[in-house]
Amino acid sequence: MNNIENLFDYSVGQFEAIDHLLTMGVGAHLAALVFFLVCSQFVAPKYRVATALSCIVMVSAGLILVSQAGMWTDAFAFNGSVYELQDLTFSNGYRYVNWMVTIPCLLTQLLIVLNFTGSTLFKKATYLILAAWGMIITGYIGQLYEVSDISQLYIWGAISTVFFVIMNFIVGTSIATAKSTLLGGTQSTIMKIFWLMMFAWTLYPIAYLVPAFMNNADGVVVRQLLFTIADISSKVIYGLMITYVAIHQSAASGYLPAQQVLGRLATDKKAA
Ligand code: RET
Repeated sequence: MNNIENLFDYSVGQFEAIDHLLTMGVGAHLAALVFFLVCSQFVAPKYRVATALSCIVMVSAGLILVSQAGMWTDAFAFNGSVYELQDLTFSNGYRYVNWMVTIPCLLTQLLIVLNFTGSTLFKKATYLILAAWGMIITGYIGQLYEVSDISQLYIWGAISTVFFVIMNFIVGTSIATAKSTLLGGTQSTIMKIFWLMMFAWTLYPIAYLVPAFMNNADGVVVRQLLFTIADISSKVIYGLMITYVAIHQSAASGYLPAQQVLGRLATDKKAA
């Protein structure tokens, strides 16, 4: 009973909205998985792990959303007028545990397209991942209290935010130092990726705080809406932009399949 989702009855519209949002999330991640698998052949070996990491994120996040959707429909049943809680309960905690895997992948793929290699890549990835894990673990603990003790939600949320700020600082400075190494006119794309991250990642703490400002069934719908927008932006759209940067840099450094897919070869132009 840790999450407010279990406290309310839901109208048909509210219940279905959440079911549809979770299912749409599954579809978006599966579709993007196919795209990343196809595109990895156009990415030079130097950057290919970045696209492979997107595939891992799609599988991991897609599976967790299948489980969230199943848990939602198992936990509630229609009694003729509303959906009410049955023997099982719903939990958002699975998401947090999933982030322990997906966030390190998202951060590492950024470092790869930023052309960090060797010990610098390893060092930066380690700091970023440790900050991310600190953020997730403390946030996980905080969300356990959202029903029983809202002040604990704030305290753990504040501690988690300190890690979040540190992580964003490392992301920002990494982009600033590596921007000039980016090839193929991707410098402006990397800035768009940065702002997409700032927007999408901030939706998660807002979803965390829903019990504080909208403690009702509509708030639950809003929370799942926020999670879905955040998931699709921070993983699917982000992954597409990372792969775009990877392919353009591959082409600029002379990788033939990348040049072909971008229609950059003189022979292709003649053939066309
Ligand atoms: C928590 C707790 C409250 C304070 C903050 C949080 C930040 C969460 C973030 C999550 C990002 C998730 C991603 C998942 C991808 O799969 C933990 C909600 C700041 C930033 C990008």
